[in-house]
Amino acid sequence: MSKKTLLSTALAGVLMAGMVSYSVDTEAANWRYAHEEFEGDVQDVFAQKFKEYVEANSSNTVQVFRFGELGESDDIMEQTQAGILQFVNQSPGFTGAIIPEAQIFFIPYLLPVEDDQIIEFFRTSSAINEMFPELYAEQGLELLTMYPEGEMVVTADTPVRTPEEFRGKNIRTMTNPLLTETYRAFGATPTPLPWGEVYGGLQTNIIQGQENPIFWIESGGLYEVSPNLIFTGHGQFTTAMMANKRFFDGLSDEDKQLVHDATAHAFDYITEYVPGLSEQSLEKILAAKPDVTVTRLTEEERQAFRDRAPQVEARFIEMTGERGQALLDQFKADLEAVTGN
Ligand code: 6CS
Repeated sequence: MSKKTLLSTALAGVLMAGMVSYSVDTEAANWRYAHEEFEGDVQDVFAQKFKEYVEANSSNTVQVFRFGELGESDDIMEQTQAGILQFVNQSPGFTGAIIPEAQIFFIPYLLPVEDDQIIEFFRTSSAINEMFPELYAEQGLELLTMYPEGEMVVTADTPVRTPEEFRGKNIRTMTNPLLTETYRAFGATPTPLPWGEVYGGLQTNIIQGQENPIFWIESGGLYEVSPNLIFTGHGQFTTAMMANKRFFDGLSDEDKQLVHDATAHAFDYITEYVPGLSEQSLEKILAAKPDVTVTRLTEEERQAFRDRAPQVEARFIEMTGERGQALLDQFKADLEAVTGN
């Protein structure tokens, strides 16, 4: 057994030993909720708003675990599927490895990067709000919501304006196969890694770049070791919050409603919190390290990357078949309703 698996198993044992039964509706429960980020980051803000609502409107409590406290992203998902945790926030970047359709978010230039359009899309999309919950349910997960965290920005060891300039660069991706296709199509050498290995990988030049929203580039200090920011306009960082389905199905109607209301409360807060966050974070980065470069691709330069999107879309369909096609069709219809394109 690897050191990491041992640690994860030991943590799971500790948690199970202290587990409060949530099947007794009349008793207050302590719900465990893990996410993938640090204090004050978007997923943490969401989790704290969820907790605040639950605790203000019931006698239940919510215990929030941040990145690293219970392991990596894959560990907290396993613990949720096993029923050790009741709630988890995991991004499709990782969930795509177990739910192939969740990789749809990695088809480049599919989602808008404008804050108002993306929020409207997540609020209204039937692909997101009706089709995805069925896919997550097959993995024992009750999908409660999906939300955007900001435009994806690439950081690299040099500025990049063309697919040719990506050649020879190992670009770290989250661990789903479609994102690998995206960066291959962009001309780079994709390198899937869990989050915990990214800063060190950049520092030691094992990888020469990565992609993430700016707030995360700022909070994780990535600009210190990967100081060239490239706005390609190719995607949005999307995340998802869910519950263990067996736990959720076993809740009273009142507690189910509480969970939905707490989720809506947190979602509404986030839709006000995320717009403008990238700009503020960019200012902080430039103040901390004025020699960081910012490259914004022109429309023409973007087109060279956009031209490579159809091959990624084709791979998505190969990986997901008819179900993926139906999801993609709905996704596009939902997007059209919001963007008019
Ligand atoms: O790149 C990652 O792996 C991480 N990025 C963000 C914005 N949130 C959590 C995730 O693990």
